[in-house]
Amino acid sequence: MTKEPGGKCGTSNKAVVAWVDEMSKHCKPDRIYWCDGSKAERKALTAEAVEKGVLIKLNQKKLPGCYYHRSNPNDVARVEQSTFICTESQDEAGPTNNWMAPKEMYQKLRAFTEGSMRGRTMYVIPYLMGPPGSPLAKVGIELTDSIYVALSMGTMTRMGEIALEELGTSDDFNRGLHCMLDVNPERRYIAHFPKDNAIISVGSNYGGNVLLGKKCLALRIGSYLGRQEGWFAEHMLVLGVESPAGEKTYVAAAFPSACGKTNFAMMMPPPHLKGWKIWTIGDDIAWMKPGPDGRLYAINPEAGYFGVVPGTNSKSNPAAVEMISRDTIFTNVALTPDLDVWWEGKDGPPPKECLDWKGNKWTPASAEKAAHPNSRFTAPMANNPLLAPEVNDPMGVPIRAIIFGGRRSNTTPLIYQAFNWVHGVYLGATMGSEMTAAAVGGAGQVRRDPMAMLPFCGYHMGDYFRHWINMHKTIKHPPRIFNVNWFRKNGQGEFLWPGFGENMRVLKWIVDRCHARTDAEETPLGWVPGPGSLDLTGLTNFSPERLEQAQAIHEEEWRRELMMQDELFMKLHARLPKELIFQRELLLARL
Ligand code: OXD
Ligand code: MN
Repeated sequence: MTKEPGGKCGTSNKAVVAWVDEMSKHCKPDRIYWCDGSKAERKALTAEAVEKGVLIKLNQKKLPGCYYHRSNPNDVARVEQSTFICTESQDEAGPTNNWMAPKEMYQKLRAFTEGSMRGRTMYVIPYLMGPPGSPLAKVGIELTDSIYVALSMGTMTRMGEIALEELGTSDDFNRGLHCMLDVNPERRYIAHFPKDNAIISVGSNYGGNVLLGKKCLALRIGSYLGRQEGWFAEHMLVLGVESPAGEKTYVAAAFPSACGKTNFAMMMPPPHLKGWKIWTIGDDIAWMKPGPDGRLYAINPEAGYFGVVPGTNSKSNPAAVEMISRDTIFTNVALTPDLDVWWEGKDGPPPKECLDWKGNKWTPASAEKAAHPNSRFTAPMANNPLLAPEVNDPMGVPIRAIIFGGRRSNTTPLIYQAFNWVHGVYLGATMGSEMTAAAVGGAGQVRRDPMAMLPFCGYHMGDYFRHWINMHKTIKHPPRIFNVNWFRKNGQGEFLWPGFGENMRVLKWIVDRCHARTDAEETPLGWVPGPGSLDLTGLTNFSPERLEQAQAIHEEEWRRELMMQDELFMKLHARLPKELIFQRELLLARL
């Protein structure tokens, strides 16, 4: 590779050069800028974004290196209705995905993108997902006409030269094209072509739709490739739990979008468990593959966090408060007169006056929220005070436990453990959760979100379950599987469990179960903590009766739950593994 400064082509990789050439002839940008990922480049692009009004420079005394961005109000979340999996047959994409034949979609999007970068710059973003040299790492190249995307990809991925070096002369890279067009919901498509390892995203500038390494490559295309190549691409955080004796146990956990993955991955244990420490590997995505020693190893393919801002404070996530105080892009939060940021649930009182996420004047008397519920921070993982050094280990970390969990006001207990792997797959497959603001529409409704992958699985969900069941045979020492629900409420609508740092108590039980050193009792759902084995010492306002309520199994709720699960099973019936039908039958018999 030759290094040419000033955003010029820095690679001699023929496939890369030919593809960029083809796309630039098609999109017709005025200028092509090749990102090298250097600090100098970031400084220059940031200055340009400020000059263009894409970013506002925040108060550098309070928030060094931080910038503010407002998106188009019609473009604030992922758009599942406009997200397509373009496989040859509709059956391959399955009933939980929108589908269009590749030829038809290419034709449609080629018409939209033809000449769409006239008068604009095309940023060429080579990026690496995963630590360099990892057997799981993948290279992508995103072409975009959004400087916000170029800057965000610089935080969220290992971007620039490092990716081209990893790629070498190979033509095995994800081809991603992003055109903002006129940011019009009518012309908004997030299209995946798994067979071509290609993505086209148009009409949006919202992170989840346009940072193509994230949901598009790391999950949708990733899951498709993972099935072919014998690994997992999952919507999971990964963390290390260090005991007071220095033993480290690695855990992966799948919760749907905006259900606390980032908080859990950066948890600060309560004072009573002070000797315990959490180390973050990743907050959103895990790529996992069996290692030579028969254990399941995980890497975080990302290099930054794109987290939900509202509710972030020194109680819910003290490490994130520290992390986002520098080098962060804030999108759609409120802006104070002294160029600080504010959001609902931030520490301290609200500002007397500020501009809301749409740029309108806001006071505490305003009816609307100042920050959009899905406003986001984009922050480099290197600024996380709890970042595990192993995050850069190409081999990844061996996973001892997998946790599934949804947001449920009723029915699902705080914690239980699966009887075995297939039962664990059943727990993940039947996960239900109340919808959040991370996707457009439906907030609050319970929907089945298998393994938190409903919006992210790049092929037929029934085949995905089959892949999970089959992988067991390739993992000699499989992780134990658990289910949690931090969100159960009592009759007065109060959360039964205090959550946040106190979740460490549940995590400690999980870790102790993995090391076979704590007690459990059998219930129809699975194993639950035996009397006294969930450490509640020092937890104020939490009686044993409250724990009983949090753990209660109400037969009538479970009968309803099983009916709801059946809807998903009916939808997938043609490719649903029989093992899962048997698990449902067995549960019914146990109730
Ligand atoms: C995310 C999401 O942004 O899941 O991580 O929507
Ligand atoms: Mn996510």
